[in-house]
Amino acid sequence: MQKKAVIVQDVSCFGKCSATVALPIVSSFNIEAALLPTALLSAHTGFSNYTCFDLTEQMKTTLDDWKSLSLRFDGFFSGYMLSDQQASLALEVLDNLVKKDALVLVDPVMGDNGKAYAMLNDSFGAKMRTLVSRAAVITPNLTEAALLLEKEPVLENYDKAYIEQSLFELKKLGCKIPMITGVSFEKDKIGVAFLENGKVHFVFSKKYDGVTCGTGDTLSSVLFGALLSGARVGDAVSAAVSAVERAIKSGVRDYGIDFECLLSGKKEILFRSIDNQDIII
Ligand code: PXL
Repeated sequence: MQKKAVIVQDVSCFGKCSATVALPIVSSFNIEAALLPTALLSAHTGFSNYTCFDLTEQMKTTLDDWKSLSLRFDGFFSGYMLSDQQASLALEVLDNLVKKDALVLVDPVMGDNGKAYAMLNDSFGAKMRTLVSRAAVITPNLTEAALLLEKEPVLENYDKAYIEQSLFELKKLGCKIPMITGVSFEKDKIGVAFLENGKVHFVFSKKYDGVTCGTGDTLSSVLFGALLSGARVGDAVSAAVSAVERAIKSGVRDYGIDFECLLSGKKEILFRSIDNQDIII
């Protein structure tokens, strides 16, 4: 049966990130995707000018409507939110609209390049940690991992021990499989570190200079689609890392990577699911 997922993210009307990336990618896995938008932005916050319309009130009425429809989702995927109040509403989604055994992926969008985004304050951080405690998988970058752990971000000259230690500390926040994205020990390689069953694993691809925007969203969206389609964790991470590399190789513009190449043209078998189906996007 087709799985149903709820995506809690903003809509950035120009620039490739969050919902405009997550919806097509998740749909490409033949998953029915519902969107609970957190905000409507003219463009993402990386642009010098943008307007942001806060959708908290609309989130509340949507939640009430969905409760009355008795919706039950198999997967939950959250990203950019504006406030602790929105994070509380995301928790309400988990409590009321998501199946007990659902896949919960939380991308704790809070900062990048060593800096916290404007919405981060103590109560937002605390609510995000509560959300993380409910997740199967979290996908912070190095900055967000440090912010979750209430530490100063370290972006350079870290070693494997630092990443391993951070993953073990993230696990103590209560998530099942912590990941850290954008990990790089060598200047031409970048990838994901994750902790599963007490062991730390790394998946790397080639690093391309100057590319950041949209990579995290493509990565977490493929990861979510793959896991909800029944991939083993290591296969899902490999699929996500290689999808990002494919999208970067296909084209990079100032507003994002060419994730559309994953949806059209040559399809690739990404992995074989636990129940032995080929998953192709
Ligand atoms: O890619 C994460 C993200 C999501 N939504 C908005 C953003 C960003 C990153 O900057 O600005 C609006």
